[in-house]
Amino acid sequence: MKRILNPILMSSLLVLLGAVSLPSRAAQTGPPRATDTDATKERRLQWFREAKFGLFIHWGLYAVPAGEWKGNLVPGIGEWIMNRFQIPVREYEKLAAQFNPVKFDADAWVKVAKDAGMRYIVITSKHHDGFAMFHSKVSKYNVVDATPFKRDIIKELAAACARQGMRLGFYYSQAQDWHDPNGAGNTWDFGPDEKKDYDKYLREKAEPQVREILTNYGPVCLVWFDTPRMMTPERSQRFVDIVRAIQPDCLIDGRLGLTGKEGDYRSTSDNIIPDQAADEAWETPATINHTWGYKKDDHDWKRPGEIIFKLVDIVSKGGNYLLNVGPMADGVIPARSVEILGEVGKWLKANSEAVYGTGRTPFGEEVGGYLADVKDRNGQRVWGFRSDWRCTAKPGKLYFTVFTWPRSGFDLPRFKNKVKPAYLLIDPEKRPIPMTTGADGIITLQTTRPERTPMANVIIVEIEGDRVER
Ligand code: FHN
Repeated sequence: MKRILNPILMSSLLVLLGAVSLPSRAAQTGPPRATDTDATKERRLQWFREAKFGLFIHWGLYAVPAGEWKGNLVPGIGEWIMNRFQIPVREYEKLAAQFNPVKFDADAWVKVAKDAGMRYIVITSKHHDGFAMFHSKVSKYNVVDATPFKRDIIKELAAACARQGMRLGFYYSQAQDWHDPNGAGNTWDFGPDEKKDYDKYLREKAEPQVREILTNYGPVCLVWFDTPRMMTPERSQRFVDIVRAIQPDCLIDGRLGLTGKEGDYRSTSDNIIPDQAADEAWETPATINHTWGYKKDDHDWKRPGEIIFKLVDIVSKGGNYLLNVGPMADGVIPARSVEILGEVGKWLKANSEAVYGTGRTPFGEEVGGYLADVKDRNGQRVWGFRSDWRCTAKPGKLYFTVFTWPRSGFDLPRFKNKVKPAYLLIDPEKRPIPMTTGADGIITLQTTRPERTPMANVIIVEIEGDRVER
């Protein structure tokens, strides 16, 4: 990917051409822009649908206490420490004086993502604590003006992404801002949200800062809004207008507004992977341990095999996996998360054909199904989850990623297309796997013990015709 267009020049040019109105006018006094067509949206989504795997980075002042405040460990996620302990603004903001991540190396971070096989990075430009990790003219509460570090983190990361051909997106907490008297969420310093002048905060901080991140850091692949408290349709539309006016190709995630449909794709709840496949674009944001922001006592890491399963599970259902790391206050990404991502990357490098640019499963039965005659205590049907294999597809090719290698052979799901030879993706000679067809018509691949990649093997089954006929 080339990051060649300066967005300021680009938007000025479009303004001159009359193609867009000035962001400030569009956002403050202009009428809401018409929603764009499905084709425009699909075009914008194209890279996202192909990318599949992204790195989420939660980094901010909360990395300094690292989950501990005055000797007490925060229960739950680390970046919520200010809220959980109701730390007054005047106390919390002193953390800025301690934020000096001298080991921060933007190129090394991008390399971690690349080595993991990730195709985009999303970093917190401002989380709920209200602290901007970029040089903002809107509020002095930012990494350049308020810390001894004085370096613009976002600028350095954007430059490193440009150098290494990595797409970059920004998380921006549009609704919650515990530092601003009128932002949502800080009731301990500023009283109930209903009594605040919320639009003043939106107009004077959130909207101008979103303009800044879209104007000053090159192409932005997406803006990741979050926790849309009090985000009425009109308020959400103002953000849509800003994004579309400044960077029309930039995606908006699914947490801008209250319906979840204001953006370009659906965001699932944290760490939630839907049971079944969907055709719409979607993404699961997920933790690699349990916290988003760094917490010194959270060592419960997901294993590489677990992450590979989740990645393929998500991709087979048509989604993207946005997996998080929480760098420490010195600027270093915890070593264990880097190792885990490296393992995932090794597998992905060997099996990339089964992941990038693939379509969702043409089957569906492999993910499980509702158990017959079983209800939970609320009388709801119970989902029986299956995890032996997942399938992704390209025209004429099916990729079966097998997690539990069958001793007695791998039964293909039923479909009508003629099957051409099947072989292991990692086999450079593409030696055909012997197949038998049973009396019931089921084709079994006689998989003996082939040389295998650890954690999961991909069998490619070539078929006649572009699409599976069932
Ligand atoms: O409150 C945030 C949380 O801190 C974190 O940023 C996650 C990431 O998806 N989003 C919110 C909770 O869903």
